[in-house]
Amino acid sequence: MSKQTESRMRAGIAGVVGAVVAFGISELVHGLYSSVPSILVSIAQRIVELTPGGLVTAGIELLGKADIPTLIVTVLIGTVAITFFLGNLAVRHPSLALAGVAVLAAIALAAALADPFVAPAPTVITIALALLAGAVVTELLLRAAGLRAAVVPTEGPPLTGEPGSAASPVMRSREAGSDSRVAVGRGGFLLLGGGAALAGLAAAGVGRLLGGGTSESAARPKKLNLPDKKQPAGKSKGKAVTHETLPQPPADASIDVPGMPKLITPASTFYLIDTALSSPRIDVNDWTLSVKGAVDNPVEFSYRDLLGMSTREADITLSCVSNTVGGGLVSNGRWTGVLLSDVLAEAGMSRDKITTASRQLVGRSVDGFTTGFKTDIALDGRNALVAFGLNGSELPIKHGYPVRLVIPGLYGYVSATKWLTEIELTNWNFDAYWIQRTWSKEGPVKTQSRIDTINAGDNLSSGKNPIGGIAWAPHRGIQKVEVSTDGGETWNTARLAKQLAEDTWRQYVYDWEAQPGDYTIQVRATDGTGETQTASKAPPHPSGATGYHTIDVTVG
Ligand SMILES: Nc1nc2c(c(=O)[nH]1)N[C@H]1C(S)=C(S)[C@@H](COP(=O)(O)O)O[C@H]1N2
Ligand SMILES: [Mo]
Repeated sequence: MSKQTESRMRAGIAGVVGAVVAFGISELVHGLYSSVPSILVSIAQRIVELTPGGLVTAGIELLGKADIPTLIVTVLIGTVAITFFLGNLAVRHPSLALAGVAVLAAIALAAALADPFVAPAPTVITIALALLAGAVVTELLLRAAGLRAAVVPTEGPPLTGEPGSAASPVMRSREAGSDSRVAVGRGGFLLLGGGAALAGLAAAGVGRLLGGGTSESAARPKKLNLPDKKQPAGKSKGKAVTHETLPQPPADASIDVPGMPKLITPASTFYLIDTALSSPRIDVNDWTLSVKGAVDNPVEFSYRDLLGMSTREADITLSCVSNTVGGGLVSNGRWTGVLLSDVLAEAGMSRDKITTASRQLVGRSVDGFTTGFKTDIALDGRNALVAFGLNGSELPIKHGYPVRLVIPGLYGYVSATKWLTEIELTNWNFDAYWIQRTWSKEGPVKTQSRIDTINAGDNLSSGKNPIGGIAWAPHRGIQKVEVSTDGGETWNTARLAKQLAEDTWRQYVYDWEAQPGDYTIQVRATDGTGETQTASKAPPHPSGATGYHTIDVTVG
């Protein structure tokens, strides 16, 4: 390596080590004090929000969730490149390098302060201290590397000469970089730099560990406890409230075949889709739900207000518009909540009062995410819920704790706002989060069916091979499911389990007596209105995938 290259490497490494120290400090503080966000995650989150819809959509479609590792790695690589450059800039133009650090500070601040629930003052102080520490470490390393002999402006002679004159510290630093005044050898520099970097990484590690103690997976949702309905409090004071619960699903609502999905999806395996890199953590004591916009009587609910109202349980299948035919972005939950129509009634809103100004119901999350759908759907009698329970427990943090919307018959992206904090009635012009990103405005769930008990490519033995799975068409219900084993030439009516509710999926099975050969198996469902799902293939974008789930198998 030439002297010059080596100097460049060292200057760059000095810059990068400074960044490691800065990140380490900020992660440590984040671990100790969760109201100071992780700067890394905040920056990655802002990238998700600012990236054009198509790109993020592709990522979420592919991975089911905003792709955290890729984003974090991107931010890290970007940081390494920038600070490598800044380290070199610092050798010749210390003030420009400091300006660069100031720009990084501004980016970090803007990203962090946009997070919900940040404590602004501690966050500002943390970022300032972290970057200061990073800059100091870089400066010390530059000096150790001999790249900075007496070039710090305060130590140098007064800046009297014209730029570039021999008296200029900038010139002298250039010489310092190319002469042989190396303060410590290669080993020494690596030791110092490596030590500082290790200290930074250790700080980050400790921060992660501390933060991990309260991680979402560690926090088991508690059993849902509703207040005593005999003593209604809050908004329900003096009213009769009821807590309607559902009986265990009847035995004939399930078909017992290996590979059949559970009738009600456990919370731990419920599909997950959102744009949040880390779920908002909400303290119910600080949380409110406000109902505003084009309503007679804007109103605010506390968590206790809501739980004190009349509640009900409802079985509702939730699905994602990004689900591909045969895919897994669909689950069936037993939700507990308050009817959205009851919440709207408190705000003076009812079906007969819907006008152009209140045609759309917008659900807004604490993280800024929005959904929007026709207000009429909230008031047409279906079990549209302001939900706070899933399968008898509080909502898991990642599924929207404390409160979310669940609307039968609509894809999640237009309706199922997690971490709900605001309901706004407005006109149809407002475009919610995914509508702004080119997905279709209304999101009725398309009739779909899936083969679960047999997989593509299976080698089956001849004889009895039950072909079973689920079909769903919330809020229309499933009337019929048919299975073909000859690529759609002929269809066999499948046996259906009892329909739990029109809003849920329905299990089916066709008891196939298989002869040796190659088969193309397909399934199709007919909804409660008598309409059979379309065979024509469409991708998820912009309004949900269509086509028949098709798999090829061999019977030996
Ligand atoms: N706050 C918030 N709510 C959200 C989303 C989101 O990104 N942020 N994603 C929506 C989408 S696209 C779907 S399909 C459902 C998924 O809900 P789940 O993760 O509980 O299965 O949540 C909806 N609610
Ligand atoms: Mo979705």
